[in-house]
Amino acid sequence: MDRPEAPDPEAPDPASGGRRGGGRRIRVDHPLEAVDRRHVFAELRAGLTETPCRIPSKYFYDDLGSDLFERITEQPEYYPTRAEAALLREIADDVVSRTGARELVEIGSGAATKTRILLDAMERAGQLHLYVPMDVSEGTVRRAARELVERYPTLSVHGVVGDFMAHLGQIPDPDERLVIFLGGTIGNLEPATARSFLRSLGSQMHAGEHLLLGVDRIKDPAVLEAAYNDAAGVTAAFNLNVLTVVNRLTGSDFDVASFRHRAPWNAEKHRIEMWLVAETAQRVRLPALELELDVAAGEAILTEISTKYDRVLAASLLDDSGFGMERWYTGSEGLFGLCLAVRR
Ligand code: SAH
Ligand code: AVI
Repeated sequence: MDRPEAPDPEAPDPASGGRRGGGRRIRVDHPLEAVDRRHVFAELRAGLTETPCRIPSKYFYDDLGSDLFERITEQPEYYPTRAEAALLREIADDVVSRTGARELVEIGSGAATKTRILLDAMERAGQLHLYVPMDVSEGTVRRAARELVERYPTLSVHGVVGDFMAHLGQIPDPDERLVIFLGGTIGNLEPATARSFLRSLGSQMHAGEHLLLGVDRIKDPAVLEAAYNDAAGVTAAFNLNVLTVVNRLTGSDFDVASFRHRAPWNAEKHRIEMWLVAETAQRVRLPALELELDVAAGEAILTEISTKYDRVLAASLLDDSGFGMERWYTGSEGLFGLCLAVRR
């Protein structure tokens, strides 16, 4: 295993962005850089030619999309981040002592704000050595790495800029790891994809290693719909931005201003769905995909699902994927769930 080195005065400057190191206690690998653009085009083409049309939600997270997500988490209606943070504060010491973790691996790490609650608990236990953030957003991985080595003097960071559906093999393989997947991002995957993702995550873990999985809980649809339709319009801007991302990546000409954000609750599938509805008919040219799309007025593109769970659904997801649920934490508020699971 290629670990971050102990402090080395000869190490390159963090600002240089060098592959190996980039700083004394920071290393960032970038498997996403090696992905052929043809793969991106094929993935987008596959989604846009489905019925209904879809755009994979990972395309939300360019620099603007990542900033907009952080702003969503501050909206009064968007309770999941605050609820999960409060729950983490209640349980972090218990999780650290049960798992004995010295190394924290985070999938879809984003700004790694809530992560600090667990890192603080590991530091209190004298168990803080390595943090491995994995995210498609290079900016967020690098920023989190810089901030966290500054905050924790004993910590090294080995970031991976990658797609968690493709690059889990790039996660370093030391001992006594705790893997975390927070925010309810598992709910952004279709049920079958969530299972295959967790199975491949499990295949990178040793028997007995732990996963802390965050799931948003099924609740009053009015509360859920409000969370995805904030009054300030930040979620709408986040949703619409994905068309700008696709236009930039593929040279397409989606008329972004003619689409509207919608985020209804789908009771049957116990999920919020985010759609972009065309207000006017248009022909969209996507030269890089060798595709022209005729979008009718009222037609909608599915950009995200956000599946909500209860204890039984979460336990069965984990069980089907090679994990056993050891603890189901919901805390005093009960809005959000954290499952501590062990790789069988
Ligand atoms: N864990 C943070 C961020 C959640 S937002 C929190 O709980 O607040 C979802 C994060 O997952 C974003 O940072 C996004 O860039 C990342 N992400 C989405 N799809 C991804 C994929 N396929 N591979 C890697 N990261 C992904
Ligand atoms: C990252 N993910 C868990 C968020 C969610 O709630 O499904 C993304 C999001 N979409 C709209 N608001 C937040």
